[in-house]
Amino acid sequence: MEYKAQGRIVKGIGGLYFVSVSSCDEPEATGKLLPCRARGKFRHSNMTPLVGDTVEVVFNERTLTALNDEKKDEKNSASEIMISEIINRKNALIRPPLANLDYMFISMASASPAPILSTVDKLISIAEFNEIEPVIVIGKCELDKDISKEIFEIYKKAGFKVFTVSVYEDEGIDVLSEFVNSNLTGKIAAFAGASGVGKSSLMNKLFPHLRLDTGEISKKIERGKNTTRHVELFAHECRDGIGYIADTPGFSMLDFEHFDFFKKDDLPLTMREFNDYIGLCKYTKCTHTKEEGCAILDAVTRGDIAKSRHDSFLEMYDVLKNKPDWKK
Ligand SMILES: Nc1nc2c(ncn2[C@@H]2O[C@H](COP(=O)(O)OP(=O)(O)O)[C@@H](O)[C@H]2O)c(=O)[nH]1
Ligand SMILES: [Mg+2]
Ligand SMILES: [Zn+2]
Repeated sequence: MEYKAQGRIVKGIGGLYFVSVSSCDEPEATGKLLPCRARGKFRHSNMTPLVGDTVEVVFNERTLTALNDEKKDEKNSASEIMISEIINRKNALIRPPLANLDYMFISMASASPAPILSTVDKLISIAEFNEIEPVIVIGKCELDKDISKEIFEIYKKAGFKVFTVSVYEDEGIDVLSEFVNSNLTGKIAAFAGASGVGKSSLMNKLFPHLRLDTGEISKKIERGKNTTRHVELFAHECRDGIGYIADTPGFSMLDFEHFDFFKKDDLPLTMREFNDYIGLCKYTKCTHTKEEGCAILDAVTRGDIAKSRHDSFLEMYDVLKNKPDWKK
């Protein structure tokens, strides 16, 4: 008798995938964490399973018995459970290697380190291009209230959800927590942003069972492990069910910064507040960089589009225009 189950890959180590089973024709397997291997066919296609993938796995009666036998080790069971299908992958990031990311909490600090909006905007464009919803988090807000407010306004006006928080002063955490609990059910979220902005501290506050290393200790660990490319999903109990948080010890989330996966023509589409103006420029081939009669430049002059956002656009455009036109 062959059984089929569906679930999410939450962890992968050396060719071994751990699948959290959400449904199975054998009730005993539902809710279990199954150690699996990938079918040979994935090695021959260019689509190998990734953490975050929803997959179908197949196994037999003998495997089921073995799984219930505590003494049998994971490797032996895994050789009998096979990932047979990858289901509806929506997106895939290379660094960190992660599929189906839904939300990217793009984090900065109001000070210490000083916010670099071009980095934030790059992360936003990468997220938008991959159909990941960017959520903006301004952390350490107690350090500079004025800057916090200024940045809040920039991103609010651009059409993003923005949260201003301080872990030290316990400010805004409940509001962000509420957002997480009502939006993350069935979804995968990750925190991105420069090293030292307070991502791990904030995640520990929102998800106390995580216990991530913070500050100097985490810097040392990052340096030591930065070749491991390890990602793991942690289940978080939301209002209507579980959601997943990606944890990536071993490298900084700043690796999302590699953004040269899309072409310069795609760039304006990753700036959501440009959308209202695209098509209204004087020239149909307007690059929105310096042309007269550019509807986007006019909006920047009027203050309807933040200058910092357009500056970031110019910076990215400059890099992308020198890249050959290949896709991903
Ligand atoms: N002033 C202030 N410092 C904070 C706050 N949250 C975290 N930190 C400190 O910022 C440093 C970096 O935090 P960490 O969470 O490791 O940042 P990560 O590198 O983004 O994960 C640590 O020394 C934290 O104690 C905050 O709300 N206010
Ligand atoms: Mg950290
Ligand atoms: Zn234009």
